[in-house]
This record gives sequence, C-alpha cells and structure tokens, in this order.
Amino acid sequence: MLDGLRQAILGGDGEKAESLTETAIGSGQSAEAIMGALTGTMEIVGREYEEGERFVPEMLVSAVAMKRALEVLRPRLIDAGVRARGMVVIGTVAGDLHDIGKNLVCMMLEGAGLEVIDLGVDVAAQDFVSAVRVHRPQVLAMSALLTTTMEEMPAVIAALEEAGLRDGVKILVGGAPVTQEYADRIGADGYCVDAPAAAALARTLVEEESR
Ligand code: B1M
Repeated sequence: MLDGLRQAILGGDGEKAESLTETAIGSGQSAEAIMGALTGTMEIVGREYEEGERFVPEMLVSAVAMKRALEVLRPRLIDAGVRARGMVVIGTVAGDLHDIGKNLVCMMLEGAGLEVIDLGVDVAAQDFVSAVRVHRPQVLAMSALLTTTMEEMPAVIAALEEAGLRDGVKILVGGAPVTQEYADRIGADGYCVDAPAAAALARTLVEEESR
C-alpha cells in the first residue's frame, strides 16, 4: 500500500495519494510509517530533479500530491505525537511578489518533515524579525526573484542582528538572481539553488541543531 502511495506521488496523482493515505490509515499503518513514505518519496523527487530526470512542472505536481497526502495525515501525526523535525520560517522579501518558487520550496520543506511558517510575499524586514521572535525557528529562509529586491536580504539580517536574534537562527537564501557568492557576502548561512537543495540543507541544519 505504501508502495502505491509512493508511486502516486512520483506520478503526481494527488487524488490517488490522498485516498491511499486514507486507506493506509484505515488499515492500521502508523502515522510515522506513512510520513516516512512521504519524506522518502520526496527525497527521490529531489534527486531526480537534481539529476535532470525531472523538470520543475513534474517536481511541482509531485509536491502537490505529497501535500494532499500530508493534509490527510496531519491530524494523525498530531494524535500520535509525531513532531516535525524542526521549523522553518520563510517568505519572499519586501517589494517582491514572486511566489511560485517559494511555494515549491515550502512543499519540499514539508516533504522533508519540517514545519513551515510561510509569511507570504512582500514581507517587511520587521515582519521576518517578529516571526523569528514569536516562533523561534531553527531556520529562516528568504526568497527574492528581482535583482532590486535581493538587496532586502542583508537588511533582514541586519534587523535580526539589531534585535539580538541573529545567533539563534540559521539563514538560508535563494531565488533566481541569488548566488553562493552573494549569500557569503551578506553573511547568510547558506545558499540554495533550488527547492530540493533547500529541503536538504534545512534538514541538515535542523539535525545539527538538535544534536
Ligand atoms: Co517576474 N520577473 N516580474 N513575474 N517573473 C522575472 C523574475 C524576470 C527574470 C523576467 C525577465 O525579465 N526575464 C524579471 C526579473 C529581472 C531581474 O530583476 N533581474 C521579472 C520582472 C522584471 C518582473 C516585474 C518587475 C515586471 C514588471 O512589472 N515590469 C514584476 C515585479 C513584481 C514584483 O515582484 N514587485 C514581475 C511580476 C511577475 C508576475 C506577477 C507576472 C509573475 C509572478 C507570479 C507569482 O510568482 N505568483 C512573474 C513571473 C512568473 C516571472 C518569471 C516568468 C517566472 C518566475 C518563476 O515562477 N519561476 C520570471 C522569469 C523566469 O524565471 N523565467 C520573472 C519558476 C520557479 C519555480 O522558479 O522562482 O526561480 P524560481 O524558484 C526556484 C529557485 O530560484 C529556488 O527554488 C525554486 C524552485 O526550485 N528558490 C529558492 C526560490 N526561492 C527560494 C528560496 C529559498 C531557496 C530556494 O530559500 C532558502
């Protein structure tokens, strides 16, 4: 059954992924086992994308199918006391309305077993700061698609420093105009070229933190 669920997600069949998750729950599969199938499958999706076997639309349909299965599973995870591996606060920086890539990153993060607080688009530096203060995530992720708005990223880092919150959170940046060189220059902790890379790096950082 879990194999069918994996195949449904790989094939981007959200309806089937949802019904197989319901069947798996009904037949007594543990919430942990089903979550393991979801995260394992999203790792395959990410790997296939990195290896050029998948393109963005195919990654997107698999991520949407995974999200439908996760919505069915979520109440069971809560009942079973299965906690997220960690938390990521994410948003597209001020002045920037692009969110297709960010939304994909959100879904891949969830597929990696992380809780995601999505602040949306056009997020002011002070709103990133407030979210870090309130939620205390291990990771803050920022997206920018414009060469003009990527300059907001160092402003957010400066605002976190000013609020005394910088040392308690790892900062990841991404989006088409962002590069590793830029991430290093502004003092971010990591650069992610795409959604699978963001999920993998966030998960590594969260695991390092909990050790
Ligand atoms: Co805009 N736009 N756009 N646009 N748009 C670009 C980005 C542009 C490159 C097009 C071009 O001129 N060739 C250009 C930017 C030029 C530049 O700054 N160098 C541009 C422009 C100029 C503009 C406007 C200024 C146009 C205008 O009004 N004159 C305007 C700005 C509005 C604003 O934001 N204030 C604008 C508006 C729009 C739309 C609203 C029409 C629409 C956005 C719809 C939406 O997002 N809801 C739009 C779109 C769709 C695009 C293009 C065509 C596609 C972007 C996209 O969704 N890509 C884009 C051109 C292009 O890229 N071909 C363009 C698909 C997505 C899956 O990829 O977002 O790169 P991407 O995300 C990837 C990675 O970058 C990474 O992972 C994702 C998935 O693997 N990633 C992260 C992204 N965020 C991450 C965060 C992380 C980690 C990884 O956190 C750690």
